[in-house]
Amino acid sequence: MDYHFKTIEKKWQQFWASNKTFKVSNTSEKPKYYVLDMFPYPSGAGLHVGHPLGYIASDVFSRYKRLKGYNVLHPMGYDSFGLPAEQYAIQTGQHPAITTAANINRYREQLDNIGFSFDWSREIRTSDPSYYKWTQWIFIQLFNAYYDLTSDKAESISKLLHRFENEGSKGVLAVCDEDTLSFTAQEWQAFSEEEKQRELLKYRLAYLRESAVNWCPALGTVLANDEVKDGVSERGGYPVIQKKMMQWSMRITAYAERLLNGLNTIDWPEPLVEMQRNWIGKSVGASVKFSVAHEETLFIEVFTTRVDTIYGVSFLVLAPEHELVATLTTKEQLQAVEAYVEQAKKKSERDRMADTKYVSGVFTGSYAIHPLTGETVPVWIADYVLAGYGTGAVMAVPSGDQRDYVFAKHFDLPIIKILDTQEIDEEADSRKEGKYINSQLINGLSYQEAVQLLIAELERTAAGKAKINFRMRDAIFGRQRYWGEPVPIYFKEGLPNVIDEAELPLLLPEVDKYLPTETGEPPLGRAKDWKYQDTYEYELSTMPGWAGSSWYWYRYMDAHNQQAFASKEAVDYWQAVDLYIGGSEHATGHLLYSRFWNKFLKDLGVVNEEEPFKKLINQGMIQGRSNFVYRLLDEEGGGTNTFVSHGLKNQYKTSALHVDVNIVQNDVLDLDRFRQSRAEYADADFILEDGKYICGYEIEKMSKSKFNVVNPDDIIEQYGADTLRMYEMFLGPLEQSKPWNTNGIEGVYKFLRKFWKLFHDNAFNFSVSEEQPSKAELKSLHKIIKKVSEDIERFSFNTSVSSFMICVNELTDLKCNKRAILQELVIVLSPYAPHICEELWVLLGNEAGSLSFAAYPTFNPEYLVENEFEYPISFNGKMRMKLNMALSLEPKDVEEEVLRNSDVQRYLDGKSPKKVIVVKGKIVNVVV
Ligand code: ANZ
Repeated sequence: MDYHFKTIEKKWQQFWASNKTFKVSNTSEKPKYYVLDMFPYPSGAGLHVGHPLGYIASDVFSRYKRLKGYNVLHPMGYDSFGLPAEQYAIQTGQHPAITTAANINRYREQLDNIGFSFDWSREIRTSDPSYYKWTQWIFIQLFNAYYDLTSDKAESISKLLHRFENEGSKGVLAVCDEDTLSFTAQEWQAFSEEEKQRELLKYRLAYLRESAVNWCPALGTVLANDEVKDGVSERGGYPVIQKKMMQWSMRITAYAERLLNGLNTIDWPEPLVEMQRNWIGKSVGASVKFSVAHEETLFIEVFTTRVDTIYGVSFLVLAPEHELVATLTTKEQLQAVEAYVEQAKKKSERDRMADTKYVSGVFTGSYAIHPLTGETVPVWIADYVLAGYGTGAVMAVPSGDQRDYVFAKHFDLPIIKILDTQEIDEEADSRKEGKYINSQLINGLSYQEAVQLLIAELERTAAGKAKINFRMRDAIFGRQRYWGEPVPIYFKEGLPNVIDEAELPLLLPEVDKYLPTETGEPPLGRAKDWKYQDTYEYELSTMPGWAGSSWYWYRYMDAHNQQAFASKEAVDYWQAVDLYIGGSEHATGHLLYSRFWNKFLKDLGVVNEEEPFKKLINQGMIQGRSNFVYRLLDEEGGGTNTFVSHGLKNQYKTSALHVDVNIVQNDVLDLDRFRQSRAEYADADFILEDGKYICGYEIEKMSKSKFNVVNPDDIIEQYGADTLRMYEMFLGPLEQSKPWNTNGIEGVYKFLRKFWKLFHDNAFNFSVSEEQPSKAELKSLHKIIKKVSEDIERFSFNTSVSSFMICVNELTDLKCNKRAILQELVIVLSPYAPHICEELWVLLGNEAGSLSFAAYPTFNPEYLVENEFEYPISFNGKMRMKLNMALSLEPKDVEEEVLRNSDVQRYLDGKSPKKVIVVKGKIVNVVV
């Protein structure tokens, strides 16, 4: 039989599905291995060839691990809550659940066509009530917890309550809001229930707090920072303003230090680790209080990482949102300040940080007192100071900080010259000479000494203290949207309460429209008779996109459990994800939130590992390779219906147009299909070169608008899934971004046919021999056994593909059809091209379906030992010929053999050589 990939692939896909070949058990004698893909959001557009790149790599790896004797968990599911389905619902009235289900079906079909070894019995969908029940359950646990700094972990809020009741707030070390109260046990007991609850809210890990958010009135929702670009929403381009709102938040900052430390224990790409480090942004410094002149009780607290420059402070700067702005603004300055503050509201935090050239600011009219020198310094307002960072106020040191310098120059503020202690540190000599003049107090000290002494001095006068600051903010958790998990909260007398766990899931209610209500409430405000115990208002915001994906890898461990998010046995068995493959766009979102929830679940005692993803690989993006046609322009520059081939386009006046890459092959345009593609092209003319229309090309993002989207289904239709799989791996290193270029796909297809041919005679009858393999055949086989396992273990999938090609060429040249060789080769190739290998495996007489659990062949180094070497023979340094000699020969014997050789004698032409230099196993040089 010829290689009929269509029949073969369908057959095996059905076999795997109906036999549940890849269903994996939570108990096994074998060691476990967990391979996870970042699960997709099922969008309406379906998969293009870029999407499965990571899935193919992880599938090759999973299949390889099975062959290596592991019990492999390799699941797949859908991140199925999200904005696109909701926006589609807004436009069409279609329920997002319906769109989502349709999209999932389409994804599943496409995934099935590629022959993945997923355990589909564990499929999850985050929008499924049986799934989000547990997302809500985790939320409840977060609400019922606080972060205790003494035990350095999350603890039950009832423990805190107990402490307050018995000892008051004294000695409680917790991560909490800034405005917590100090009270004794008696005072606590005297608090009303409402006061108690309000106080506890300041400690909970899931809490409600007023915070400034990016509010998009047109979309009626809060947007994350990365959803806002240049002051408008990324989707739709609607204006976004800063607005204070009561919002559900997650106290992720409690885990800042652990999130940072954990980065040292995981095997992730360094750029990603660095991004997380920067995002967490630990700064070691001090907070310093400057009291306000003539207002003894008021002070401005600043955060600085350079307390050593404190003698260079010549003014203070507040963020426009700083709470003291109103108090400190004098009558004369009122108008200017109000105008400035209004202006600043329009800029997003990101823009404010990015804007380094444009200087703006306004004087409050007030002064503050330097805590060490007692001098007065003016207090200004400027938007380069961010409200959400540190204390929202800075001590400005123009001689130490560039932005302060630019600001001082612009507004003509004093600049006090100080010597940078860090410079001094580096220049030990100048320090010895006492050039370091900063103040009497720290004169001559090193940077470290100066910092220590200054902090001691500030502490002594209660004007400051050492402080560690994190750039990371608590994560806003509420979204004013419909298509997300309802937050399991109801309100009683204005206070939030969690619903009873036994009543989970709290189902997403039906609404008439997916828009905010007329009074500006989120869409859930439209739900009729939706009240807890028919009485209390539910929380109307839903959870953000990242909620469901922050724990999903645990659900796969025990996807159908009704009693728990996963059983203890399942969690104990699978522990953590051993290999996680996905895109780098999740560097600080999903991958940070997941680590946070994982640490919290560990604190709860329900999971074992501090880090969820041991090893992580970011697959690169597959870019589109766009094709262009060149339309001939007339005198006026208008488009004609004539198209000029790429090589001739410079001889004419033309304009380039994208053309659908699916009607172009190897850059040659299919003229008929082009004419059929649009009515206006029906009678297009072409100016050809060599009888062909050659298209131009460019590498761009793969996108519908660029007509360069390639659907894996089309490739599979034409070449089969095994070719697609191997070709995607062949394109280049997994981590690298690379263009989709089908020009080489024929080569891969031909390779698979050649491989198939090894098992067949010229009439395409299956024919393998039982003969003993030759040395050369064994060498070829063992080379590939070694190479492929080394490649896969270091995730270098592309290099294996070319080695397979070499191996099959060698075996073809050797006319090898021996079972002893081919059967092993089938196993080695099967992770890449599983369908063809399953078929051949059975033709070889093995049991159907057993290939996936066969043993990866053992590499025998003996077959690779070379016992002969082809010595290059040089005369006076010039290589003239090569001679095969036993490697065991000693230099003296090599020399003899060389000199005996007739070709060498001819070269010597009767002369006797002055010297023969032999480097064993390398080279021979004859000096004449
Ligand atoms: C005085 C000083 C002198 C500073 C000097 C720097 C250099 P990182 O490392 O990012 O934590 N700062 C503090 N809060 C700020 C805010 N809300 N918005 C903008 N800038 C703020 O940087 C901390 C430094 O950034 C602090 O140290 C402060 O300026 C500024 F030669 O204080 B520094």
